Formats: sequence, C-alpha cells, structure tokens
Amino acid sequence: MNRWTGHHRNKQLVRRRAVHMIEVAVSMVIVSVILLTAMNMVGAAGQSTRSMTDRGTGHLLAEQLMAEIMAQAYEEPDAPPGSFGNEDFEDVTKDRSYYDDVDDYDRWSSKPPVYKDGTTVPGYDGWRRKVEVDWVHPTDADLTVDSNTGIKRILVTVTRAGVKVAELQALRTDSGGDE
Ligand SMILES: [Ca+2]
Ligand SMILES: [Ca+2]
Repeated sequence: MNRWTGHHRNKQLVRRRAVHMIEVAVSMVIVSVILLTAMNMVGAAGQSTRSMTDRGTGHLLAEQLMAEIMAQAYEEPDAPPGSFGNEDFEDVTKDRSYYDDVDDYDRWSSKPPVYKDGTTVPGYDGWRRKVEVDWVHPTDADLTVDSNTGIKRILVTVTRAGVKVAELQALRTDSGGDE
C-alpha cells in the first residue's frame, strides 16, 4: 500500500463514520418525534377523559339544582301576579333556604356549590353553579321578554376552574313544569 492509497482509505473510513453518525442522529430524531407524538396522544386522551368526567359531574350538579328550582312555585305566592326576582326579605338575607319561587333564583351563583340550606356540597372546590331566569316568548324559548308571558326559562350553568362544563335549560309555566 503506497502512501496515497493509505490516505485515500483513511478518508473513506472517516466519511463512512460520518455518514453512520448522521444516520444515528437522524434515527434518534425520528425516535424522539415518535415518542413526543405518542406522549401528546396520551396527554390528549387523558384530557379528554377528564373533560368527559367533568361534563358528567357538571351535569349531575346542574340537575340537582334544577330539580330544586322546578319544585318551587312559578311566582311568589304572597305577591301580586307578575312579580319577579327576590322578594324583599329574600334579597336581604341572600339565603336560598327562603327561596320559594323560580325567579328567586335569578342570578344566584355559588362557589363551591351549596345545598338549599347553605351547607357546602363536599368535594367540589373550584366548581361554580349559577342560575339565570327569564320570561320568554310563548313560542320561542330563546327570546327573552320583559313582561310576564306565563312561561319562564331557567338556565343552570356549571363551571370548573372558570371553564363551562355543563348547562341545563328548563321551562316552567304557571301551570306546571316542562323540561
Ligand atoms: Ca319568593
Ligand atoms: Ca320571586
């Protein structure tokens, strides 16, 4: 082997090593990308499971409050027809245990959720329930109006950490309930 051939072989060896190292580096990048994609997919699946659980829990919390509201009178029994909102003593106390008609609950909100008697529903830190009550048009429940139409729409919204997870709507007429 002359000096030139030896030099040439060394050069070829170096080039082969360099190509091999590039191949290894490329495979490592590919493996990393695959791992990252897999981890993201697992993360997304976990998040979607959590949000499904939250939606289910939120729906139950909404149903519990809705059932309580629907059991109340259409309007305050002791006030003239067409009254709306908290009656004087209810507004002062802000105590839900006094609520006896559906519009008493308008703009009610509590975090964490509480029962009618004011005790906390255990295990729901960070959860909020809020209520909106409106008179609506007799043929269009999406259309709110300012006067008594004989039909009220009750909207219960549940949020967790500020994110809405459930919403429940029901209609209450002065002759009974119809969800
Ligand atoms: Ca009342
Ligand atoms: Ca009322």
